[in-house]
Amino acid sequence: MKNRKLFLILISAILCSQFCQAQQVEHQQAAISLKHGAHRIGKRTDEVMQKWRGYGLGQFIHWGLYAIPGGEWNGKQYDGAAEWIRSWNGIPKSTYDSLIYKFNPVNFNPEEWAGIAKNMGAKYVTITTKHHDGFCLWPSKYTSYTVAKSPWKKDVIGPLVDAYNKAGIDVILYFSIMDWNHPGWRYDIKTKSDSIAFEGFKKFTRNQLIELLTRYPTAKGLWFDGTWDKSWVKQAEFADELETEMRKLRPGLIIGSRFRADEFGKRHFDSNHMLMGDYEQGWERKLPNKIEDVHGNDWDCVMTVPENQWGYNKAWKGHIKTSNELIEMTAKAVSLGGNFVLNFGPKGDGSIREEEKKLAAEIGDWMKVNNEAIYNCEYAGLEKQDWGYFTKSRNTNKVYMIVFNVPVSGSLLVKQGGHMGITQGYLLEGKKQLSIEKIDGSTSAIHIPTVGQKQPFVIVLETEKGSGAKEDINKHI
Ligand code: JFZ
Repeated sequence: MKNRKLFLILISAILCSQFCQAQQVEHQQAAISLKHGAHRIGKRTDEVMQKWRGYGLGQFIHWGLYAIPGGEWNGKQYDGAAEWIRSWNGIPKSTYDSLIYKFNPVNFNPEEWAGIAKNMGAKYVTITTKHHDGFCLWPSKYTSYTVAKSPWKKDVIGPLVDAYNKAGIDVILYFSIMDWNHPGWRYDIKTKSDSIAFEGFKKFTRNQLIELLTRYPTAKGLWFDGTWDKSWVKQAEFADELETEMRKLRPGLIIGSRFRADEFGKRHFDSNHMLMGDYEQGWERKLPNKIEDVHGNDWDCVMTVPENQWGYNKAWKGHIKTSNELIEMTAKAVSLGGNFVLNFGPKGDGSIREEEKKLAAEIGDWMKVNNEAIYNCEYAGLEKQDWGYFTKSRNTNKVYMIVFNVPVSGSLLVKQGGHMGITQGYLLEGKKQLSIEKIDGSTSAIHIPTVGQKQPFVIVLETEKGSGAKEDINKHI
């Protein structure tokens, strides 16, 4: 009897502990309540964001004092990215900061810049208003380290915003939180005096951001950078409030995932793995490979022409991407639901280097013929094939095949998940009809001539009801 009682107690103790463990696991999986995490579930559906989603191709501009040395100091080459040269021990900080007295870009022509971007096919531009060195390309009221104190004297951002807007290109303002020139900037906050200094820096940052949004009301968004240091990661509450304030000031403002951290210091995705901001801003000089990699989020990829040079570098060194490589990256980005943003680093005198002009013109030549497969297109929900990339119109039932590798057989496979009902296929350029062979319930072969292709080209598939991409995307959210 006694034994039986003991046995029962033991059994219930074991069951209870297992139950508690199970509860704990469940608790760990459940969402943590966060004050400063993501404030929205799923994608934005408003018009401004729909337009952003349809851009396809954009331009990035990195311009500032670093363009003057162009990656070289006293005849010596700096090994890192040209816009980081101030952080190099081979150059005294104060000497770098005095480059402000050399900023006189006599060949700066905002209309020409905007023309190059428009001709390339860019639908938006992200421009550095202030990079890590702290030099402001607008005459900020809150520091003397601006264009106003340079021999140039004039605002640079205003004329650029106007010129790009006039060319029909939307502007996003790049802003580095990290500011090497500001006395209050800290990498971490360890002492009382750090904390006092950083409080001043936070006020300054807020002032500058409100100033930018007020001065340039047509800007569609802010592209944040330099937000990885401990000092800033600890500012979840301040950054969250500031983001709310900016959104209130400019309804529809687009802010990516690189602005703020949650209260546990998690960046980009909060402690519940939810995206913070309107789109994922982590695709830097790299592209996703499959739709699962982007978790159903909006995203853009920013890319340099050489390996890792954003600001102007005289030594245009390492592998320089060709226009065909850059077109392929654009196609790949759009095929996975993102935008592709190509960087330009204008020279210290304000001119754009010939190599970049040539690339922009070549990309533009291709875009003029094929942009239908890039603008307002999305993931097509079809199995990727070796010949290239599928995109799908967001507004019609057209599916595009952007072909980069022509197989010797001349036979391009299309594999669809469900019934897509291809009614016809033709080359986008010249509209030449192609023969379509149905192989089985889900596979078709598009037969193309295999001679004469010197560039990537687009095949249009007219379909009965699209490819069912929407259902497929939702599966990965
Ligand atoms: C940053 C800057 O430091 C750089 O100068 C340039 O402006 C670039 C666009 O942004 O560099 C980064 C930032 C983030 C990553 C890599 C480089 N990242 O997340 O991999």
